[in-house]
Amino acid sequence: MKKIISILILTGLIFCIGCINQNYEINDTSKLTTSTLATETEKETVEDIPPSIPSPEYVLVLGPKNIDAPGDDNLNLNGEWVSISCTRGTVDLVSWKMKDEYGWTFVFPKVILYEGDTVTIYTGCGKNTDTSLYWCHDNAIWNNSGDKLYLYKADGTLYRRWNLN
Ligand SMILES: [Ca+2]
Ligand SMILES: [Ca+2]
Repeated sequence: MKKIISILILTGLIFCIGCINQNYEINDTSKLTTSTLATETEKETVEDIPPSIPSPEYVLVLGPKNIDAPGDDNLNLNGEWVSISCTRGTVDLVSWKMKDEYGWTFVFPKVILYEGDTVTIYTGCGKNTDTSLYWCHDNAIWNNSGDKLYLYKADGTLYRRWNLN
């Protein structure tokens, strides 16, 4: 009788170990399946994100200009002017620089351009306003036969170069 009980207990133990193993395997498989599904879902999500589109804070363009002042340019310095327009965003031009091909340099004072604003820079002297700035240079700057306008950001990097003609 004792032998039979022992055998029954032993059989039960073996069976139980088998149960545990089976459960473990089932759990393990379900874990694998879940993680595989998660990875596939993540992949799909990544592929669904559209490529990022660069969106600059502002866009500046060359506006109207008059590089050949009426009469002698050197005697009509404010008849010579260039302008810069902001077509998108907002930018403070403080410490930005504008240079001609020769290297004459104009340093911008604090002037904020909002979308749609245009600032005109006159070669001669005058009182600066939100829309008019004065280089107050002794002589004409822009060559009547053609010139280049270099616009540098406050950090010294070139923003854009425009051909004037
Ligand atoms: Ca002229
Ligand atoms: Ca000129």
